[in-house]
Amino acid sequence: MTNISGKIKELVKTAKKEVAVGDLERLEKLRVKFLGRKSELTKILKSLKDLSVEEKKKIGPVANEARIKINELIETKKEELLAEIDRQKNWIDVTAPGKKKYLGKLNLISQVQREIEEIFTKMGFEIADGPEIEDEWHNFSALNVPKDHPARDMQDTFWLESGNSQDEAEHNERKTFLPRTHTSNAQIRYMETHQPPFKIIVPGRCFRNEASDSTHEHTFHQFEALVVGDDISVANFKDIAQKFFAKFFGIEDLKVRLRPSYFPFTEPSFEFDISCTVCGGDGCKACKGGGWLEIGGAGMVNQRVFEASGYSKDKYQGFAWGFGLERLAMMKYQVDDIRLFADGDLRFVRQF
Ligand code: FA5
Repeated sequence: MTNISGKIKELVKTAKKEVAVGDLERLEKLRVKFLGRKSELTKILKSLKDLSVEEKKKIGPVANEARIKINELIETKKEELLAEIDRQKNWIDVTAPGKKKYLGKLNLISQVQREIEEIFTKMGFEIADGPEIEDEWHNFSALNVPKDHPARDMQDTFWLESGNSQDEAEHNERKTFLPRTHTSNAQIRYMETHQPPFKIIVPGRCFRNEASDSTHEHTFHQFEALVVGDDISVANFKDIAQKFFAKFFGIEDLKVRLRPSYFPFTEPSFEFDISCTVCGGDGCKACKGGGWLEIGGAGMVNQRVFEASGYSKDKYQGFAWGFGLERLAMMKYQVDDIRLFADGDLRFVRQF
């Protein structure tokens, strides 16, 4: 009898030791081992019927207590293990490599616009603005663009419907609207309300009715520069342009070159080139071997433009230029297709 009692106590002791370690799976196996149908304890409980009444009275309670105790041990351990699993779910591994969260940022065109604005602001320029929806007078006529100039043609200009009467007697240029084709409209807008001397730049969106290809978009950006005073000359233009492009491209000895050209709003007019920013002028793929990159148009402001803006003829002199922002960004950041700027591909956007 004492033997049986001793055995039961020993069972509880062993159960206590074994239950203390392991996981839920092992715990289930231990439950079977200590309390299952084939367990030692169940065998003892089953054999009680063969004992004398006195023995039953003594061993019965010991065996039942052992059963309750072992069950308690298992349940307590199970609760501990479940709590531990729960804790691990909310556990933060401070040594694990972080997940990179991508922060939004400015499109490359906006970044380049800001770079340009900063350089000019440091050179004492003011940043001006002009309307994107403009009337025919400010976009063309005030800039001395002849009525029959091809730029007014339907192929280059998105004419808006309102007021655009083709009947000459009824046609009112100031009521005929279009998305501006260049930022030069801002020249007139600014001069209508300001007196020289001044130096401004006007960055902004322009629109042309052209098919897109790798260097042309229907919607693109230009920035206009306009410097007007008593004795502004081509030399001032060349100097400011050299300083700007040298800073913008980070090439101190960058060279500028002017070639004769024609714009109705400037006289004389030039096309403006800079020494190749890749090879420095020796000739490479980027400059198609010529050593120069074409940047945009420029010239001395035509006196007719001053007159249209309300200034007296021959009172002032000034220069103006208009450059494509996308084209500059393409040169600086080696982008080979202008359409990438606006098509929203994050793989492109995130590179800059
Ligand atoms: C003009 O728009 C003149 N207003 C520039 C000017 C201003 C000349 C002041 C003299 C004085 P042009 O059409 O060449 O010029 O355009 C100027 C620049 O805008 C081009 O050199 C090019 O960089 C950019 N550009 C023109 N059309 C497009 C287009 N479809 N897509 C992208 N960039 C363009």
